[in-house]
This record gives sequence, structure tokens and C-alpha cells, in this order.
Amino acid sequence: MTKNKVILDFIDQYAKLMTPDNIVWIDGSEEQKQRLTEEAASTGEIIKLNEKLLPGCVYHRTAVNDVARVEHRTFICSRTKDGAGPTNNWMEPQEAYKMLDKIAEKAMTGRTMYIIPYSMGKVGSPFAKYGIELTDSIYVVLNMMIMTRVGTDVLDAIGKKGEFVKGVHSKVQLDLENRYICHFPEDNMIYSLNSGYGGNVLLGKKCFALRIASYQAWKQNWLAEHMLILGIEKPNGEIKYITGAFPSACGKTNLAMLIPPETYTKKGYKVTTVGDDIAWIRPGKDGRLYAINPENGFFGVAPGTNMKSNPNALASTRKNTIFTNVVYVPKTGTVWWEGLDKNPPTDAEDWKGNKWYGGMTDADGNIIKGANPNSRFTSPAINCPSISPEFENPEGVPISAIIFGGRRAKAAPLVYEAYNWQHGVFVGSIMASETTAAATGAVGVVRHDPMAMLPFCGYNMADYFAHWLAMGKKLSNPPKIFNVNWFRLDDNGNFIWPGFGDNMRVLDWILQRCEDVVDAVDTPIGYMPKPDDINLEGLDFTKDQLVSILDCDKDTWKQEAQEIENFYTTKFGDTLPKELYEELAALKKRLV
Ligand code: GTP
Ligand code: SPV
Ligand code: MN
Repeated sequence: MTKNKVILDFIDQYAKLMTPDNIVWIDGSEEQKQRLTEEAASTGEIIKLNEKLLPGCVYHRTAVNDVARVEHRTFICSRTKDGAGPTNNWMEPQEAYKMLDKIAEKAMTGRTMYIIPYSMGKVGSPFAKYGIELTDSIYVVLNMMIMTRVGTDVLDAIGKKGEFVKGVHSKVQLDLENRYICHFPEDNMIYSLNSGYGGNVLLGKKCFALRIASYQAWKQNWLAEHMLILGIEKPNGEIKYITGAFPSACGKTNLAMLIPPETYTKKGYKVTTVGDDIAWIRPGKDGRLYAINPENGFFGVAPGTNMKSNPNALASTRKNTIFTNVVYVPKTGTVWWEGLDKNPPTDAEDWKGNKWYGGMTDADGNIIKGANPNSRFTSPAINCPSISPEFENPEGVPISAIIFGGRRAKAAPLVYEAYNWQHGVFVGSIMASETTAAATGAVGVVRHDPMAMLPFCGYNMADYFAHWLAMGKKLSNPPKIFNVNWFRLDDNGNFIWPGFGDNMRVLDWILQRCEDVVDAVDTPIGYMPKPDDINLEGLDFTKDQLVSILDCDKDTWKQEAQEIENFYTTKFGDTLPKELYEELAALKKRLV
């Protein structure tokens, strides 16, 4: 398949260590995909779904102890501990290799090793980066064939460029105690053992396109971010692009595929999707930032996805999709999840494979959910009705606004705007959000998650902040920076803001601010909309309700400022860029 000696030596080294019975190159062809699908179906690794209702779709269950990213077992193995910084787990690289090699020894005996050459970004385009993942999982192969561009043309492209990211993955025994997701940024290497789940094993995604790529971006003057990219087409045909960084399971896919409310569609507004999870961003010659989506598919959260909340996502899942850990309905060969519709199946199997029906309760009378809260669909980007015509534009799309956002029951208002780039970096750095099921551990705990990159920054986060600050200084025409929060709760625990498609009303204000056509209220935390400037037409939502989430309560924010100071000083101390301490001091002064 290739004469590239670096590639061949890499494969040889790990084939000798993991001793697979067979080695199979993945060529990206439809025939090979069909063969592997049949093989995985014959062993029960996947279940083929109803060809009429869900053509080309399959179902997969992971091990019960393997349903999300494992942040406590994820390591940045940079040469020095400082290289990984205070927010990452670190292991000395040689020690890590030694330990991992021991776990991986003979792990593929009796199995096949698949070699996946893949590209992040369009093959041959200037921003594309290449990887080779070795894996013993057909499920991983099939997912990578949707999420990235896989095939022999990648080998040719690597041949010319010479550079690629090495990825070694084995399920080994799916042993939680020996599960490790290790990154060696200085070696362009990822080593993942004992998991079979999403972000732990689809090495092109979080491991490469964020952790390794953020390190590369730091060295090469660009940004690799946990961001969606969307386009808003205005009635005059002009399209403006916005990126948004929200933590895992906090609304990126939903915002990226938004369908505007009627008050906008009837005027001719339209939203198009460039990306839903990862953006690679570079400064252009014109002093603006340009973003590409390096992925080729969506690995989206299933629960809550329905015809009303996200019809574009649902449509994306109707063919050639892999469903993971949702409800399986054997009789019809279909799938279901909580929040899909109000008609749960009466005769089904839950994500663990147990008999299940809608409304089923446990001995204490509590509802048993059929789908895992982090169950997912893997769908080709081309399936998405709102996919942008610029999806494959190798130059990327110019960014007018960057949005940061989190899941906050209180404190953070619906939207506010940073004063300038430096203040915007501060706003990103102080992001906090309630944890979700996307990673193992407690759910609903507020934690600091700067730029939604806490679990994904492949180097010292203090250097990452400095890199962001430096990037702004190089841009003559930087995007404006905003913060949003769709998740404010009322006293009964209900979401106040309707969210989803109605988030367009906030995007509208953001665009108007970018175009300098609307005023704002100057508050201690930043510029906020005048309530009259958020379009509520056609919405059952009062001005009072709006005012209640366009607030900046000084006492709450004084506490918040104290919290930020604790985070800054205990995590980073004097390694944090002084500009961020200055912004914090300025915020405190405005709150007096
Ligand atoms: P990752 O793929 O983990 O990075 O997640 P994501 O950021 O793409 O999140 P996604 O869009 O899949 O949304 C996650 C959850 O948030 C789903 O249960 C959605 O229903 C819910 N959600 C998304 N947008 C909104 C919103 O505007 N309001 C409310 N209340 N919930 C939302
Ligand atoms: C996330 O957790 O942010 C995801 C899912 O997008 S995973 O691929 O598992 O990282
Ligand atoms: Mn994500």
C-alpha cells in the first residue's frame, strides 16, 4: 500500500508487540466497508438495522463500563510536567511507553489489526493533516470511515508531505483499571488501550484534532478549538460565520444545525452547518480568522434529538449511520432514545441488552431509561440537510463572531459581549459549566472549563491563554467575542429560555453587534442587549422573563470573581498571563 518507511516501521513495531493474527489495510472502498460490516454483524459486534427504514444503518453496544470519555485516565505525556501544565494528567513519556507496551503486549493475538490511513480536512488541501490509526476494532474502522476521510489517497498525500500522527488503539480486555488514553505531543503519537468508546478510540477526533492539534497550532500560529461553525445567510444573500465553544453535551450540534423561527425564515434567513464539534482556525492575509471543520461526520448526542429540537440532526441519522448505546427494537430493526418521540417501544432492549419497554420502572418505582444518557449517532456530514456549501472549502470560512457558553443554572446571563479581544480571552478563560454524561464522573457539578478545552488542551493551559492573547494582537480584523447561556433555570428547575431554534434570536443580536447597527447596555461584565433589541416575535415569552435572564447581579458576580481568582491562583499562580489578572482586577473594580 505504501513504500513510506516511517509508516512501515511504525506498523511493524506495533504488529510485533501486539501480535495480531492478520493485518488488513483499510482502503476506504465501499466493498471493503460492506465486508467488514458483514463480518462484525456475524460476530454480534454490530447489529444491522432495517434496510427499508434505516438503510445502511447499524447498532452497537459498548461494554457497560465503557460509555464515555475517561478524563482521569487521559494523559498528556510531554517531555516535562510543565509541558502538560496544571490542568492535565501527566506521565513521563518513556515511562508511559513502557507501561503501555506492557499492557499492549500480545493484545491482538487471535485478532486482526486494521490500519486506517485518514485525513483531518479534505485530502490534499493546505490545512489537511494526516493520521494512521492501528486498531483491533471493526466498530472503530466503521466510525472512522464516517468521521474522517479514509483511504489510499491519504497514503499518497502522506508520501508527499512526510508527516502524520501515529495512533495505536487496542480494546485489549476493556479493563477499566488498565484503560489509558495517552498523548505524546512531541512525538505526534496517540496510544489508547482498554476502551471501545467514542472519544477514547476514534483517535482522529479529540485525541488528534484537539489534543495533538492544539499543540501543533501553538507551535505553528493557529488554533485548534472545541467549536461548532455555522453560517447565517441573511435575506440579502450575505453569509456571516460564527464559531461557538461549549463544553461536551452543552449544545454545539444543536446550535450548528439550528432552524430559525418563522419570523426569520419568512424574511429569508437561513442557517448552514460547517461543523458541530471541532474548528481549526487560522489568520488570513486580510487580518481575519478563517475556520475549517476537520471532521467528515457527526458523533452526536442521541437523547433529546427529535423533529422539533433538531430536525437536521435527526435527518442526518436516517441512513448510513452507526447508533451506539441507544434502545434497540428487534421486531422492527429500529432504534429509539429518550426524547425522540412520545411513543417509546413496548417490546425492546435497552442499551445494556436487557428486555425494556417505555415507562419501565425499577423496584423503587423509578423510571429506567432505555438509552444511555451519552448514547450517540455517527452520521456522515453529507446527510445533513443544512450542510454548508463551504463545508469542504479548503480555505475555510471567515469568522465574524466567537461565542463561548456553558450550562449554568444561575449567574451567567443569556448573552453578553466582551469589550475587546483581550477581555474576550478573559471571558473564555472564566467559563464554567455543569458537568455532563459525556465524560465519566459526577454530572451537574459546576467546574471551570476554559474555552470548553479543559479536557482537550494538549499543552500547558497558561501557554494556551498566552497563545490566544498573542493571536489577537496579530489580527487587524478580529472577530467579536460573546458569552451565552441557554440553560438558566427558574425556581421550579425549568429552563427559562426556550433555546434550540429560538437561539437564532440571540445570534441575530450578535450579528447586529458585529455590524455595529445596534446599541447595548454597558454592565460590569460586558455589553448586554437592551431587552427591546432581542426579537421575541412569535414567541410565548414575556419581556419580564427576558429581563430576568439579561441580568448582572453584582453580589453573584462578586462571588464569581472570587471563584475565578481562586481558580487562577491555585491552578496557575504566576504562570497565568498578567493580562488575565488585569482583566480580573478590572472586573472587580467595575463590580464595586
Ligand atoms: P458533544 O458532542 O458532547 O460535544 O455535545 P454538544 O455540545 O454538541 O451538545 P448537543 O448539541 O448534542 O446537546 C447536548 C444536550 O443539550 C442535548 O440533550 C440537547 O437537547 C441539549 N440542548 C442543546 N441546545 C439546547 C438549548 O438551546 N436549550 C436547552 N435547554 N437544551 C439544549
Ligand atoms: C465530547 O465529549 O465532547 C464529544 C464526544 O464530542 S467524544 O467524541 O466522546 O469526545
Ligand atoms: Mn465535543
